[in-house]
Amino acid sequence: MAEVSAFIGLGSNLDDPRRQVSTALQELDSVTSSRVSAISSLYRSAPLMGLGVAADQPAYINAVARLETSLSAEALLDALQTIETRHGRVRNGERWGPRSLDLDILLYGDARIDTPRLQVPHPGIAARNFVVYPLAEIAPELQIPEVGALRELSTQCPPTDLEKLAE
Ligand code: A4P
Ligand code: MG
Repeated sequence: MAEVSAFIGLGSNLDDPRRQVSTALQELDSVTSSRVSAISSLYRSAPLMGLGVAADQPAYINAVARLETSLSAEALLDALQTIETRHGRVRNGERWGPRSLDLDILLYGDARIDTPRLQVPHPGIAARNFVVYPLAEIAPELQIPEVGALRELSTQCPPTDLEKLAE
């Protein structure tokens, strides 16, 4: 299968989040038939607010990586979930709850996928500054299927409570 550029969103707000994200970036590079070709800075971000979401959870560390992969999108999701499990992620059904590691497929080439298990592009991209800004760091010219130019998104998505961390 031909190589595809996929963008992966990383997030953690439990158990030393900086270390969780840094080691996950190394583990991404070890995923079979895949290699990491770009990594954003790490960002500290306020937990997303939503209906029924615990407001008192710790701040997140977020980052975005570009992965060149010849895995299918489904096989890539399997590999990401294996890494999440290795990081002690327990799925207790609480949506948007605190987590040791969350890995989302933001984009998989220019594919549009809408199955019960996988929505690509990730539906949250446009509204989440902790995705838009790190993505713009590594792929400023990106065009997002269904959404449009990434450059436009940063004007609509202010960097409120988003802090780029030093190396
Ligand atoms: N799934 C569907 N599409 C995808 C995709 N593109 N990538 C399915 C990855 N998974 C995808 O995910 C639930 C199911 O989504 C998976 O089994 C997969 O089949 P999950 O990781 O188990 O559950 P979740 O993450 O709690 O739910 P959800 O709705 O994915 O939450 P999000 O959107 O990941 O948001 N605030 C800050 N500041 N930073 C964050 O990173 N993250 C979240 C979680 C909330 N607040 C945050 C952050
Ligand atoms: Mg998730």
